[in-house]
Amino acid sequence: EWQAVQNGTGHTVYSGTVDLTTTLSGSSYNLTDGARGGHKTYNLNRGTSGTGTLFSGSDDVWGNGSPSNLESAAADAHYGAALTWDYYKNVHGRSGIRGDGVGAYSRVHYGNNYVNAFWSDSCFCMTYGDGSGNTNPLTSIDVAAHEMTHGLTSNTAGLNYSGESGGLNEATSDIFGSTVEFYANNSSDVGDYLIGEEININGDGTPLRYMDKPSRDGASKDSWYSGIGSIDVHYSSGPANHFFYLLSEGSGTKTINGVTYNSPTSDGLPVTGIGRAKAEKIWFRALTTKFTSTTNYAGARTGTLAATGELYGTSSAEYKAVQDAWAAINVGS
Ligand code: ASN
Ligand code: ZN
Ligand code: CA
Repeated sequence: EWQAVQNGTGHTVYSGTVDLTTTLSGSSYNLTDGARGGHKTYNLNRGTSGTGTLFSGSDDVWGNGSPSNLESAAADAHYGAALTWDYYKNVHGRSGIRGDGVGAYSRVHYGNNYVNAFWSDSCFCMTYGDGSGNTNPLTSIDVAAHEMTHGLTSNTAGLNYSGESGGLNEATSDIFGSTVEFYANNSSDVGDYLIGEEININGDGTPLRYMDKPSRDGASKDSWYSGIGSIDVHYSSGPANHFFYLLSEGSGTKTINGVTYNSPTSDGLPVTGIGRAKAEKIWFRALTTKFTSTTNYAGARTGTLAATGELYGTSSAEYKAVQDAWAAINVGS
């Protein structure tokens, strides 16, 4: 018989010891989350196609915290998917990626020395490599939420993955990657406006991306310019990430959870933040009700202002902050 909604324990690579929702089938437990649409976590065991095998075992304890234990990255992936599910449900009232209560699935241990993670619309699934050399499995909370958010974007705005819309697509994944990490409130992987700070992808402990000043990565842009649509979408995301940071926290220097940020503005004028709780509501409403496949930076400004007007009114401090934050990245005035 099947007994969904077992309370397992994961010893993750990045997030310490966490609760995992699992399923008991006969005398064996497996990584199927019956509380979140049946989301499953599979072991590709270095393969690159299909689903491999569903993680299962005789006890409901998963991994030991070390990446050399194949269950550890699975625990991270299962946890990250559950957090992202809970975030969209509890903060935005959306049940699953399509809003239909149906879970996706995760695949870990993809290929050999694969240093990436990705969402695929065709399998409706997330896939994680183990990294190589100093890089660890790409299964931190922000990476998991980033990839799962690609599924959300595909099923809502459908932002085309090239040009300015591609940058907005990438930024949407970074924005909610960050907000899910804050939502998790995990003491081993605290919330920040950095993306991928846990996975050591640069080999020197620095993150993949910075939202307060995206150019800190050496390639992303801080502000919009005509022609930004022709650079890689992981760099043209910079201005929108910067917009979200400014709208949430404001310009200048600020320390949050032990990380110090210093966010500039392209017009030299200060931005007063409205807090992440309001900023995430605005971006989600714009993504799901205003943006389309061809939305560009100018359209993102219009869309977020429309969303803000609906949420807080056009005479509100929130509306002015959205105007100011776009001006600060050289969009509109
Ligand atoms: N991890 C990357 C991303 O989510 C994979 C890619 O470039 N498609 O953007
Ligand atoms: Zn992405
Ligand atoms: Ca992070």
